Amino acid sequence: MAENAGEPTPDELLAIAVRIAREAADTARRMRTEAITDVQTKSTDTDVVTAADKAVERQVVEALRRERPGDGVLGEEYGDSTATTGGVRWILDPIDGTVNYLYGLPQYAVSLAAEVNGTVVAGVVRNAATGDEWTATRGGGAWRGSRRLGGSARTTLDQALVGTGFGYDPERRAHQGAVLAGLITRVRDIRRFGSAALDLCMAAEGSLDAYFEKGLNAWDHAAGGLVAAEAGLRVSGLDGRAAGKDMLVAAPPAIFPALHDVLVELDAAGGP
Ligand code: LIP
Repeated sequence: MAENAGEPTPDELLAIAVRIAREAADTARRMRTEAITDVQTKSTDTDVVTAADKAVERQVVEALRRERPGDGVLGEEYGDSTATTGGVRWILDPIDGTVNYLYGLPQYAVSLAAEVNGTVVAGVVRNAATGDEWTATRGGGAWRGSRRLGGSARTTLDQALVGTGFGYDPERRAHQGAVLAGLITRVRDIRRFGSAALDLCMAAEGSLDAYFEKGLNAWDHAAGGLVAAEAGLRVSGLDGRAAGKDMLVAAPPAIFPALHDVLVELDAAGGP
């Protein structure tokens, strides 16, 4: 394809994302034993990056450059590695759930989304350990393999199994812990699986009834957020804000208001 010959469709972008994410997941799985011997830290001593996070990101960026030379790429490890000349930008988390990857817990994923003129229109999340895969296109629905997803049918917060996560900064964790203490008596139970991308996909398929987290970056939720939204969940911040670093809440319309209001009451978007 010559230099971005016209705007690609969401399905065309999804096909590229799925092919590249599958190859990247294979690399992550193959490299693990060796990669966990080369570990560095980022924002804190517990915020780790392995050789595989970097190698997988380089592999994906190179593949995207070959297929769509003019597109931009925003990745967790190398940031904005390619300036965009068209309207398409890719948002990549090479290994979401790096701590799980380090410990060999099979809950880590390649997350790749395509954004056109600032709107995410296609996304794939592939669990690199299990091969499970979730996809979505804007207006085209959310899928796990060939199964269309519709979220949880739960209707009350007190019966909801809610996923969440914690940042790496101790002060933020203290605030998030206090929010959890206030929330835990108001829900069925809490799950902390360690990958926002996979948590959002589990909420999309109803394995979790809802999910929320403070402090997420675009690469943690771009693809999973589209999967959740296309499964019919409300995905946003608090008080009418868009989902972002302050807060991301994903829940079916039936329980979103109750969860939202408890999170506001507990100042979940506040703190460090
Ligand atoms: C992880 C997120 C997770 C969060 C972790 C971490 P990473 O991303 O997916 O939801 O709780 O603290 O940020 O660092 O594995 O790419």
